[in-house]
Amino acid sequence: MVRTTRRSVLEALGVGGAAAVAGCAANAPTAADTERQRTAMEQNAKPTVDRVAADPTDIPGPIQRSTPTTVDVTLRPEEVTAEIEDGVTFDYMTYNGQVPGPFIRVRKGDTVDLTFENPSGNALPHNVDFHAVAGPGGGAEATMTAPGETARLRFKATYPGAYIYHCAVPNLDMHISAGMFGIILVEPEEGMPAVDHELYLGQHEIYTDKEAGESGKHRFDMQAMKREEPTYVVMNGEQYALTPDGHGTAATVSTGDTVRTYFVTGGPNLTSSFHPIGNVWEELYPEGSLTTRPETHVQTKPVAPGSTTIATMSFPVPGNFKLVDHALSRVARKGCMAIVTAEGEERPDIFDPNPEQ
Ligand SMILES: [Cu+2]
Repeated sequence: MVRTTRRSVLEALGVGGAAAVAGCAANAPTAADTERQRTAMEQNAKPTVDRVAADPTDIPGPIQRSTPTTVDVTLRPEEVTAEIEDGVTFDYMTYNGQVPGPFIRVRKGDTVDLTFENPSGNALPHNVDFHAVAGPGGGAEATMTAPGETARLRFKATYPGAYIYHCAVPNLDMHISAGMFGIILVEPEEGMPAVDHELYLGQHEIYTDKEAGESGKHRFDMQAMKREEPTYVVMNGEQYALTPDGHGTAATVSTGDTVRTYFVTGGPNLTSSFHPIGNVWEELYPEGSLTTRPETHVQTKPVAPGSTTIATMSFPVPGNFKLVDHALSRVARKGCMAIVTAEGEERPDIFDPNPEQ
């Protein structure tokens, strides 16, 4: 890593120096900065991809180790064009081409050896701030890279929990709303309780210059973002991505199975009221805290931007169960829903839609 060179390139892009990292109020981005970034993104040739929605089942398996190790992680901020819904394209910023970014799983006491590769074809600088990092900026300054540069960061996961990571450049709200957030799970030393299935969902808002559903290219709209009036509110990056109208349901499970969902609100602005329709969160770790006793039988859980929850449910009867933000206009009009399908025997003693008179 050649820090001097990297910094000089970043300065040429107008984002150099320690003050360039988010959190320094004196360095708030101007509207002109944001417009420059939007234009640079739009004018840069970038790949068009079929899908940015993360596979909700793509989660590393539970950790079996009883001793710490070093875990190598590579994050690549990839700028791509993809559809929010059929016929509606948008310039996304992602980690490794998916929203939310890769699910990173380590154990308390592990060392994470991170390689952060900003591809040379990108238009913009990016970085990553992990809430699991005990250190300045969560690693944001250490990973601040211009296109073509690679940074390294090594950190010890000193406390357990499910934590967000996100881009933290000066225009961080723009970058997060374009898709730059994910989860790092730090398992406690004793591991996680066993479940039958694990799922990974991330909610965030997309602010565009058109109405939801209007076909064509949607441009990022900074004024809409300032007003916190998103065009789309989505799970895993796209409208209804994890439903039959998108890429298929999040999972098909058997009745009686336990399903643990790791849920992150990227935001950048809206709190999710996370709710399973026709069910309840039987066990829920608020804010992703694994050193807090879980709550039980929770109907709707606020999950603030920059936070997570770990929520487990089971399925006494078969059917489609919708996971939503209970701010329901986001579900009905802005695309926010995932579906889990449970298959198995009907249980009319529990749920009988056609009772005999
Ligand atoms: Cu970024």
